[in-house]
Amino acid sequence: MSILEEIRKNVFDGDENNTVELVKKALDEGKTAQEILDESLVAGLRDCGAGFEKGEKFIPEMLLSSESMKVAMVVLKPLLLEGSGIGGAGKAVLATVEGDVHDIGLELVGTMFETAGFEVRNMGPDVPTEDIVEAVKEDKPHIVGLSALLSNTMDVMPDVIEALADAGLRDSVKVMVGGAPVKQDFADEIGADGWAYDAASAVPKAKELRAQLPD
Ligand code: B12
Repeated sequence: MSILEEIRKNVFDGDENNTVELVKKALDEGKTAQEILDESLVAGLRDCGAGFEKGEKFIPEMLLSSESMKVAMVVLKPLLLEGSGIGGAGKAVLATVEGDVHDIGLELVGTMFETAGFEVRNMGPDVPTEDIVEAVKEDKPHIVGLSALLSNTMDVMPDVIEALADAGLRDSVKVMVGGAPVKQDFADEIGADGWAYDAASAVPKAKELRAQLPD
């Protein structure tokens, strides 16, 4: 088994300590932070989700897998951020919508945005709509990124867009949506400005949307 496969298995098994040790070893062996992230951490969590769907994994185990990913990110994040000029590309406010506690994908989007030079306020998971509106009022970001991992919390996204419009903020900000169940057609349907499949493809989309706003 290659070291990347070994890390993937340890994330799947939810073994925090081994995951971190193996991540450090992989870096020593010359693997890049991005490779480890994509091929081991995200893949391991995806396997875990598939196990949950088949009834082979349960919530406490999903939690252990997500914790393993999070501790590994403590090692990888500084490497991913190396050389990025934070703030030059614009400002972003990110949140997972109310009722949804999934925040790993959102964290990754935040890290990739920072790598690309965005100044990011990551509000974390389960954020009430009115708090998102308040943050947009305060920070005046170019981009608002909304995440949802549950089919029922996706439906909070149009409420956030409506609340931004009601507060007179909709024209000053570009709204991006994402998360595993969220697709381009849903984004179009709810009047979001952009969607991206993953954190890597969210960056060019955010830059494209940022360019449509005045300085
Ligand atoms: C880890 C996990 C958990 C952890 C979350 C820990 C945490 N701090 O995040 C815990 C154990 C708490 C959990 C709880 C639950 N979970 Co859960 N969970 C997962 C799991 C295994 C992995 C999610 C993850 O982190 N993926 C890795 C990241 C990197 O991927 P991602 O989140 O998709 O993000 C990427 C893209 O989507 C995109 N993206 C994400 N956000 C955004 C935002 C923007 C703006 C953009 C552009 C892009 C973008 O970029 C990201 C990076 O590339 C998934 C399985 C899966 N396949 O997704 C199930 C899953 C999401 N969970 C599920 C369920 C059902 C639940 C529970 C309801 C279970 C229960 N019965 O209680 C609860 C929900 C509690 C709640 N109210 O939110 C289902 C959802 C089904 C559905 N469609 O509704 C899934 C799909 C599992 C399954 N196959 O059934 N879960």
